[in-house]
Amino acid sequence: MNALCRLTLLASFLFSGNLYAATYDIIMKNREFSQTEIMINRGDSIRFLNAEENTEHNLFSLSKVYPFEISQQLPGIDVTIPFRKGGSFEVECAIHPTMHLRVMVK
Ligand SMILES: [Cu+2]
Repeated sequence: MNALCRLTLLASFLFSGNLYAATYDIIMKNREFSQTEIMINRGDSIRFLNAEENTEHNLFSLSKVYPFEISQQLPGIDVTIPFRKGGSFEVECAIHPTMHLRVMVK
């Protein structure tokens, strides 16, 4: 392992808190999530991509551990959210109440 590689790994660990942090894609298309649940590790991130032609979304979580609201997310826009604590919670869309994604962070 050369110095640059070691430095990159160290920076990755310090930045994410997880040496093997990953980013997972959740696609929104036809007013649905590409999957209904996902299990990730602490330090991982989820990239929410709006792949609709003309539909915007407004994702949020009411979780006490991970409260967030992305607000207006236009077609073609992606938003990445890191998850640094363990827990299980729902991501919903304020515009489309049938959209539900269960996120489990180990
Ligand atoms: Cu929506």
